[in-house]
Amino acid sequence: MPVFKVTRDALPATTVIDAAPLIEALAARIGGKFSFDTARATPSERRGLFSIAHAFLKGPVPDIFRSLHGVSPSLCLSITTVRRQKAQDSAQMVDWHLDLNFAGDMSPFLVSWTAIEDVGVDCAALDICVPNGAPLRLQTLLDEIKQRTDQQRRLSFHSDELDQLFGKDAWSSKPLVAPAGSGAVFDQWIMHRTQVLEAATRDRHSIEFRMVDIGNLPIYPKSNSAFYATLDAGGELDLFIQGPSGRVDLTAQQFDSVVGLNR
Ligand SMILES: O=C(O)CCC(=O)C(=O)O
Repeated sequence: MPVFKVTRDALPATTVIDAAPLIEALAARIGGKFSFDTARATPSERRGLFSIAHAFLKGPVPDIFRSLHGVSPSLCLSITTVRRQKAQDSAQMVDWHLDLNFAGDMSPFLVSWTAIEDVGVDCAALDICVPNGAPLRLQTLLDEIKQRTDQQRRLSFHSDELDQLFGKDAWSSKPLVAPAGSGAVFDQWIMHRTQVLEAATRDRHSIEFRMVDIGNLPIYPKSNSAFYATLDAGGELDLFIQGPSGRVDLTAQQFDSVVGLNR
């Protein structure tokens, strides 16, 4: 059963207030989409990103992961992404897709799509594909994704392609409307896209926190070296890099040095 829930205060209000100018400054300098391990952040900006990650891990969303999977999540910083979606600019919009594109299999995986502004009314949030009654034909979709992966074709879908896969009357597009700081928390089986919102007048900033079980990694993170953050027993932020040859713990200063080398 796909997981989807909206949680208020995925980030506390003070973190949201601090995050807004930081991520706008980064987006203005390095572009509208970047990950938490970007080599282009300054050490001081990176401390800001770490403190957002820390606040997120201390918030309510990791409990959802714990209750589903019985372990605390690690945040994969390399696929924790920030987006600035400009009002009236379709260039960066993402069409319907699953975050299976980030996981690669059904191992524990959750994303918290977290709004930095109030979203869904005058700045674009997400549209969620919801079944009209019977569950969606996921196997048909997975067969199509497998074929497209083998053929190296795009893994996002236009609405008419979803009509063909699921049946025209089998699904609806439901926009997310949520206050700043809330998170839409879902797994790799929820079809979603950038909200198509004609009325958008404000730019939107959001963070997709992507969580995994470090002892049971999905195939894509598992086959690459990636940066992670988790909480230690005292609630402090632990940073580390993990790849096919094991784990290396990092101080924040070591992270600064390694992040450029790892590209
Ligand atoms: O934030 C958005 O507009 C969509 C981003 C998204 O769904 C993704 O990167 O997986």
